[in-house]
Amino acid sequence: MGNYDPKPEHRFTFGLWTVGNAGRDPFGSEVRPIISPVQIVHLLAEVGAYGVNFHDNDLVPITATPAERNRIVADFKKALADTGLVVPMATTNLFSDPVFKDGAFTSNDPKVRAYALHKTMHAIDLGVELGAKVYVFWGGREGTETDASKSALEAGKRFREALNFLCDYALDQKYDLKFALEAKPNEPRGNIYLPTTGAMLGFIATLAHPEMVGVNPEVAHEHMAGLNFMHAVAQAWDAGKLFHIDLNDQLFGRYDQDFRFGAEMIKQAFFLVKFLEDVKYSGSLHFDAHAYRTDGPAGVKAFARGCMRTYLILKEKAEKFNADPEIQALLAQINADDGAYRWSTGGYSTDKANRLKTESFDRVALAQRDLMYEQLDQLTIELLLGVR
Ligand code: GLT
Ligand code: MN
Ligand code: MN
Repeated sequence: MGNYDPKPEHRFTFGLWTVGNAGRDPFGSEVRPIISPVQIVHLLAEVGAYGVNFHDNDLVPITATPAERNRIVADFKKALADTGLVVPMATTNLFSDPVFKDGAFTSNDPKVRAYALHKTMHAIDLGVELGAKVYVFWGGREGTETDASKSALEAGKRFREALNFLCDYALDQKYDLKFALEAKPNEPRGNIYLPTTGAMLGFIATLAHPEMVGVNPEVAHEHMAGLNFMHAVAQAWDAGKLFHIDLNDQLFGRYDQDFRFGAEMIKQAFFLVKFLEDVKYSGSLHFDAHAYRTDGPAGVKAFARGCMRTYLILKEKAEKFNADPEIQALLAQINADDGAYRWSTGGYSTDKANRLKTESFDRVALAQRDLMYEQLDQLTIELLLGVR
């Protein structure tokens, strides 16, 4: 059994809104006391987290006066200094206030779009002041219930214009900041634009400063769409766009459950952790989740500790997988290559094309191969169940 205590080098972070979640949902009110940002920082330090992320209004209420803002920020900075916690990421709340009921950057109302830019620039300033290097955009209200209301084409153009504006703002201010776009298919809107990480990756290529913009994929959001999260993460990694990640868990086809990391789909969580560790992802490991509504303050700590502990247990399992002689022998067999077709790899040439077209293949013999994936998967499951 390994040591599963979180350490700063693990880069585990939580949003103020995660451990600060008091259990309010569309059907019921808070079940836990509301705790202040300073209290949250101390709670996160106690459970061993490395960093804390926030929306502008998690820290500074939307109604705060400039004097109140300065006092709140000073108190928060002191809590960070006292605990050693850092702020790797910040974001804007563009979804709670009624002004954003029909979207922020994609609203039909140009005044709302201008206000969204105003609010985001101030929020970027706040994030940078506290040390954030990654700035997340989750467009929770950027969508529709009825497509009679808004042109999807126009909405895409508005979203692009807003991000281009904000990239230029960050460059103008000489901020050392990257943007990470977070997709979600629905909730709170009936339909949210750019609903998957893949859609975000396609959109980023259309921006004026694509090098500044990557993605912040969230387990639960791809699971809501019934997708394989690790595959989305791999595509983002391959594109050099995995700037941040939101870890949590939930079953397919449900509402946005935001459960503790690894609480539901252990095999998927394992392959995700294995991927992140194998490629040596070095960004934040951010848990965007919250405790069950049944639980009180002690449950919140159990939840936060559980997220980090499960990650570290799965990391150890990934190391075991990579060192397991039987699993590795099977993989070697699966990937065996006698080099007969090496000449056809490594890119196109006219010669290769001609040779491939005239080559004769024994299709039936090729299909005869027993791949032994059942055995490989069973070994994986036994490793996860702790009997290997
Ligand atoms: C909100 C949402 C999350 C986003 C946060 C960032 S806020 O809780 O459900 O997935 O990451 O805006
Ligand atoms: Mn998220
Ligand atoms: Mn979520």
